[in-house]
Amino acid sequence: MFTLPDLPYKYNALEPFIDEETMKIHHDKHHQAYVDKLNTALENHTDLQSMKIEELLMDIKKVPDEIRQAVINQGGGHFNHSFWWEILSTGGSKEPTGKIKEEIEKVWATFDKFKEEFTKNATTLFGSGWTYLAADENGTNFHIHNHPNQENPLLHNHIPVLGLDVWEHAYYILYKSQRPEYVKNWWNVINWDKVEEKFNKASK
Ligand code: MN3
Repeated sequence: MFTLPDLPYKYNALEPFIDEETMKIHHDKHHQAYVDKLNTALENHTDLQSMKIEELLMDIKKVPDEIRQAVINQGGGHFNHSFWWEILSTGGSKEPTGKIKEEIEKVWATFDKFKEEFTKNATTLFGSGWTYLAADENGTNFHIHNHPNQENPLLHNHIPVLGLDVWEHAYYILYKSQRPEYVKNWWNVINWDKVEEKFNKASK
């Protein structure tokens, strides 16, 4: 059975950019609901209950038809949010360093240009979803891609490195309908050490 991971910091740790109330509802209610509904979907599938969430999503074709969409929605929600808490923090480096910095400059020329393209994707995504920086299955070809609802790079066998939740539940209390403001402020709360760790694991 899947369980809700603890937040690796306090609910108010990301203020003033992401507020305490949003973090509480987002983690304790929204993420918990994805976990609960994923467990319900897998009730009669003990073989799938012991798999890692990453394996379930990467091998989505092996999930039986009648629960596949539930695993994409609820399992995707569980993976995306577990990833989300991990790549956030305050007080760390404001910009990427090391090998991920080199890769970003190789593909986008500058960090600012990378930010610009990522921001454009996140602000223009229609409806609810996620913007991700990911590598392809070979750990190369780093690219930015939008995913609707709770889909994510794992469903395409790609490896996620950095992700941004643009569901309204992620920002509505503080930013109301102003998604661009939320996206702009989000750059202040990225844990670049963790993102670099994910990049190093993904890249070959
Ligand atoms: Mn969310």
